[in-house]
Amino acid sequence: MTNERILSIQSHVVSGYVGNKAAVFPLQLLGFDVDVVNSVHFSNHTGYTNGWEGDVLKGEQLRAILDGLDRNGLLSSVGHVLTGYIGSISFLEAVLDVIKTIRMKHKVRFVCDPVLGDKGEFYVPKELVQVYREKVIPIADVLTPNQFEVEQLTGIDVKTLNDAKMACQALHDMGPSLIFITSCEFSEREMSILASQRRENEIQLWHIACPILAGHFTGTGDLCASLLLAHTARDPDNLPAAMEKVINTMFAVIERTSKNGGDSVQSRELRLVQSKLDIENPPQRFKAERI
Ligand code: PLP
Ligand code: PXL
Repeated sequence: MTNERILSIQSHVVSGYVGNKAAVFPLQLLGFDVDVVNSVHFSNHTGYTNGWEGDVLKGEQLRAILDGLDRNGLLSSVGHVLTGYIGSISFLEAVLDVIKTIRMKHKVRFVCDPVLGDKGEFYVPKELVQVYREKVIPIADVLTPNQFEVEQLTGIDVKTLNDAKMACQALHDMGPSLIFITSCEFSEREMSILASQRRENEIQLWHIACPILAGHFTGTGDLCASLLLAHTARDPDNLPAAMEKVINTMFAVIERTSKNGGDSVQSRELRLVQSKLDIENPPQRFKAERI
């Protein structure tokens, strides 16, 4: 099939499951060919107590890869670009060149996870906020921020469902037609996931509430964005159905990981391979409601 391949520009870790290691396996299981650019090549994710080793791809090196693909006609079947954690302005600008180069030839859907940080803490330089606002979000089709990222990108304090609704509107006004807020905590007991779609100037908003699973997991945002890309590509006219598949797979993977036990960083690596069946056939537990 033409224009179906996914170009995924994300981190690679030798051990564990974040970035491309969390995204590529599910995309392949769901039937997509994935062209993989590793934006970093690290031993492990950056949350380990004894640090990490490895290399970071430079913007110029990404442009060289792009040029090689382009010269061989290998961009012509790329229909989706997926990006996640990006640690510098220069690399983010090279990513923008990738999208622009492909769009000079044909349409491509850009699914952007605007990774800034979580729970009040930045894990990229703060200067990236402005670049995302001014240059990246205006050309993205799908945006997958968490609650903290929504607040940083819109300047709106998100404390209630109504605040989240206003923030989705503000993000739609910046460009993307689909906003998927991957996790919002309005109470201690429950978390909310929101999907907001603009179609012919009408906005439809869908909500799923699910229990908060104890523990801190890494790579969940990366997995979530890849599942959203896959399910919305397969079923573009049924957002609640796609959203339910994403969240029910997410919940199953996180539940399996938390049951694995242990509180070392390694024991909290996503049990992705063990969740193959839940990726291929998402359970039907949580339902999306229109709000
Ligand atoms: N927990 C559950 C149950 C989820 O469904 C999701 C994302 O959809 C997350 C956590 C992801 O949260 P974050 O994006 O903050 O990693
Ligand atoms: O999941 C986000 C992520 C991506 N890439 C690298 C990381 C992390 C989270 O820790 O360390 C290298």
